[in-house]
Amino acid sequence: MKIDEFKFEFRKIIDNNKNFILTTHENPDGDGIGAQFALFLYLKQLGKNIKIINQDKPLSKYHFLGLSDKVQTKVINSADYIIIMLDFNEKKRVGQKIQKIFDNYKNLICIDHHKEPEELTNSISYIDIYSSSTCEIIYLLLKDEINNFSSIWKQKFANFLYTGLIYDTNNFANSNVKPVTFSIASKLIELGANNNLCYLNLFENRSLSELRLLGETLSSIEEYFDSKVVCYLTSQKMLKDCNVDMELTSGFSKEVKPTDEHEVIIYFRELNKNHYRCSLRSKNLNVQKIAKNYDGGGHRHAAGFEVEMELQELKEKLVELIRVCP
Ligand SMILES: [Mn+2]
Repeated sequence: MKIDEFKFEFRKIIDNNKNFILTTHENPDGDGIGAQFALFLYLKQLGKNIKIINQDKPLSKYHFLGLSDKVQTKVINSADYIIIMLDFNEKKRVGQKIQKIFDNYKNLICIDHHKEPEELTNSISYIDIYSSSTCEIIYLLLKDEINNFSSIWKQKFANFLYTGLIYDTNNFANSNVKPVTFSIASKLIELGANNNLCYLNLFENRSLSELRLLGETLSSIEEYFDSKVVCYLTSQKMLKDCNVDMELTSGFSKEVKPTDEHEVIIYFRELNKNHYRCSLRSKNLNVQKIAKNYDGGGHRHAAGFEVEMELQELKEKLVELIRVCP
């Protein structure tokens, strides 16, 4: 579907309905949250009844956006609601605890930029895998209507979308950045986005405890398969020693970058005994395929999953999967 066609269908559903649920994938990131908050503002301005329902509350680094308290983590009966899925396209990625949200709904709208979408019934979708972020799509979808906003709302809206843009592009450093990404960023700055505020909150507000934990985490680095695979870990013991929560590790998966020599980087977070969340990053290999083996998802160069397994066994299995990956 072209964006103009989608815009037309989207607006029709918005005009004919009152109740909306905005949701994003589990462990919500800056792109999912930015897209939710921007749509929240847009629908609010149209007088709609909106709920933001995610499996997990936004991390503290997103509190500066000012809508974290609108996010609820309990499922409601959604029979009378239009559900808008943002930054994911497979229902199960919403997270197990709120999966029931999809038991009942009036209609489904999916806006995303991930590959291999699930076939969704009773829905309209706009998925552009060439878009840097879901926030980029939201801008293109709503840009003509933003002018009706007051200047305060414009500025909030711009900060929400700018946050998603810099989160998913790593402050415009990733290969998903296109000329259009910069032109949208420029429009958002014109609307009042505060690039410095967004950047500082997302990438630079580190406490000493976080730095200590990062030090411990990086000292766990190990190499496998002729150094092609590099693994590192944040364990429960490290969290205890530094007296912090796992929440603080949200940016740690980007701390070690894949290179020509170290092709795949695997970051493990120990959630419980023999229960890990794994983040995979690669330069060339398609790690989304590897994550799929464990029911995970993501992109070609960055993907993740959760699994219950002994760590050594898990490392060996992953190294083997990487070895046989074409
Ligand atoms: Mn995204």
